Amino acid sequence: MKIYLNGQLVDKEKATVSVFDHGLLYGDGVFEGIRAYNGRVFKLVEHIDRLFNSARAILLEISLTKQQIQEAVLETLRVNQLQDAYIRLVVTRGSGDLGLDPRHCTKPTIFIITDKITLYPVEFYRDGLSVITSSVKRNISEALSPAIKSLNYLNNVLAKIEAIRQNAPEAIMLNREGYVAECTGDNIFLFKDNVLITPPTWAGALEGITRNVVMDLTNRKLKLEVREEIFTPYHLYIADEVFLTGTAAEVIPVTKIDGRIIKDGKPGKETLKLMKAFGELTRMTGVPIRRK
Ligand code: PXG
Repeated sequence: MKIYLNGQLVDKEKATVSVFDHGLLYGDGVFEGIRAYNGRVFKLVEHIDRLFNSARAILLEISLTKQQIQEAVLETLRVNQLQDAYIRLVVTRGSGDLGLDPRHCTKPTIFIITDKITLYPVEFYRDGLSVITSSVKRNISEALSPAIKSLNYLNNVLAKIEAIRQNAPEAIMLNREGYVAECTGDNIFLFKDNVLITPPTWAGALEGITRNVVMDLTNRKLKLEVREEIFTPYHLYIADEVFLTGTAAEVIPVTKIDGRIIKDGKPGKETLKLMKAFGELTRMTGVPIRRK
C-alpha cells in the first residue's frame, strides 16, 4: 500500500512524520474522511472545499491548490488500484519546534491514506443502532468551532469511549446549553410528523457532506419539509424516526436512545427510503478515479 506524503507516493512502512510535527504535538491541523464507490470519489469537490475552509479558519495555508489536492487523491487511489475506498486526507501545520508558535512550521505536512473500507455490521442497518447521550459536551464555538474539522477530536474520543463502555456504537453529544449537537463522527436527524429536523451548524454540528445530501434528498425525492432547528433529547425520545449520517456510516437508523425505544423500535420508513436513495446516489455520481 502506498501513501501520499508531501508530494511523494511512499510505502506504508516509510510513511512517517516528524515527532516535531505540530499536528502531533498540538493537534494543529485539519482533515477529511472521504469515500470512493465503484470507481468514483463521492462529493470530492465538497470535501476539498471543506478542508480549505477548515484550514482557513485555523490560519493554515495549504501549499497546494484544490486542483492539485484532487489530483493527489485520485493518483493515490490509482496506484493502490482501489475502486471502493475510505480516504483520509490530512494537513498539519508541519514540523516546528517545541513551542506553540506556528511561525516555526515552515511548510505544512500533507498526507493521504487510501484504504479498504471497514463497514458497520449489516445488523446495524437492518435493526438500527442503540446509542447513548454522552456526558461529554461538544466543543463550544467560542473555544474551538465544531464547524472546523480539526485534528482536535479529544472531546469526541472521550464521548466515544463513554459509548463503548455502555456497549453503544455511537454517542449523542449535547452543546453547552443542553441542546443536541451531533454524534462523535456523525450528524443526527429526527422525523416528527413528516418533517425532517436536524440541529443547525451554529448549535455545534459539523456541516456534514452526508447531512447536506440527505437534506437535499428529503426535499427533492421524498418531497418532505426539512428544518434546521435546535432540540433537546426529549424531542429525540418522542420522535417518529431517528437516524445518523456520516461518510463512514452513510445513513443509519437509530432505534434506541439511552435505553428508550424509539417509536416501534424498527427503522423508520422515511429513513429506509433515504438509505436507498443515498445508496443510489453514491453509485451514480462522483469524480472518476480513472484518467479520462
Ligand atoms: N460530525 C462529526 C463531528 C464528524 O467528524 C460528521 C459529523 C459527518 O460528516 P460527513 O461529512 O462525513 O458526512 C463527521 C465525520 C469515521 C470518521 O471514520 C468520521 C469523521 C471523523 C472521524 C472519523 O467514521 N467525520
